[in-house]
Amino acid sequence: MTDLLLQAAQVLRQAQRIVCLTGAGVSAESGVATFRDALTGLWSNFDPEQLASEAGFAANPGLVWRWYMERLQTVERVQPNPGHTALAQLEATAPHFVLFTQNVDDLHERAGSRNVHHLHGSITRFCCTSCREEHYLQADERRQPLPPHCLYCNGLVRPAVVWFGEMLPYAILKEAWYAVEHCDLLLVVGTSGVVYPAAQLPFTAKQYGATVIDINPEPTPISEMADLYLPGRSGEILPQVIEAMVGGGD
Ligand code: BV8
Ligand code: ZN
Repeated sequence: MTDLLLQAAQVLRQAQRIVCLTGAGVSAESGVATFRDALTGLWSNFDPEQLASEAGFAANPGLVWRWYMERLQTVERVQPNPGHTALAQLEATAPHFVLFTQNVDDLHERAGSRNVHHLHGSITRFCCTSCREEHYLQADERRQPLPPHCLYCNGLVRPAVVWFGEMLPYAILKEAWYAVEHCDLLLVVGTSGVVYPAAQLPFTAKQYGATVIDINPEPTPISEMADLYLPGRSGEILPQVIEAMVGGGD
């Protein structure tokens, strides 16, 4: 086992208050395309920021609806990978652990993580664009070319995700700021760190004295400032780190 993995295991074993921030990379090995890669095939000529926006939805609700129905079907068909499972094990062993994800899938929950907060919402939930009432998606609505209408006000139904240009859920963002300002370790997994305000969290953690560990096959602005940068895929690295941490492996 590499020295880096052992160092990370050591730091995790000693940490009292662990915060974990994940991005699309943690779901990549499950077969959920990262945002950057999501637009391959028939979506390749679209800009994600255009599709994942209020303006994009208003301009072409059918196109955006079909994109989300396709992504929802993928999420439901795939399984959590060993990286998700390792984070659930870490939560079970750490004295204090909270996970903030930028992902809209439910793979952390399906892997057994309990204290999970979605900074960018969830693709498995729907609400009305007008009255914000929750909408329970019906089977036949998945196959429709256009989004359904709200049962209360007839407004257009949309996925309960945070689009570009939209505020993140205030209560969750407030909890994330508090968590990174009071943790002694921030574990960052699978994020390019380009989307704000989530990308600011690791820098705030560092500013408040936390140790930052970053796991990503590619270096990012976060890996550059991290105390420990573990280059590689989270589905491979996380299980090894957790095993070394729990097993006390040397
Ligand atoms: C806000 C939900 C403002 C939707 C997402 C102009 C106009 C408006 C806003 C802006 C603007 N310019 C800048 C902004 C701010 C904007 C922003 O930051 N833009 C960026 C692009 C510059 N932010 C916002 O708009 C936010 N809101 O600012 O509101 C405001 C202020 C006041 C009042 C009103 C409004 C909202 C941001 C949330 C957007 N929604 N998702 C959906 O999913 O459909 S963001 C979406 O993209 C994902 O959630 C993810 O977080 C993000 C990035 O996607 P990816 O690149 O795929 O994922 P990630 O970054 O996590 O990168 C993947 C990483 O995994 C890579 O590093 C890769 O190396 C790594 N990897 C790959 N394989 C593996 C791996 N790692 C480990 N293991 C592996 N196997
Ligand atoms: Zn409504």
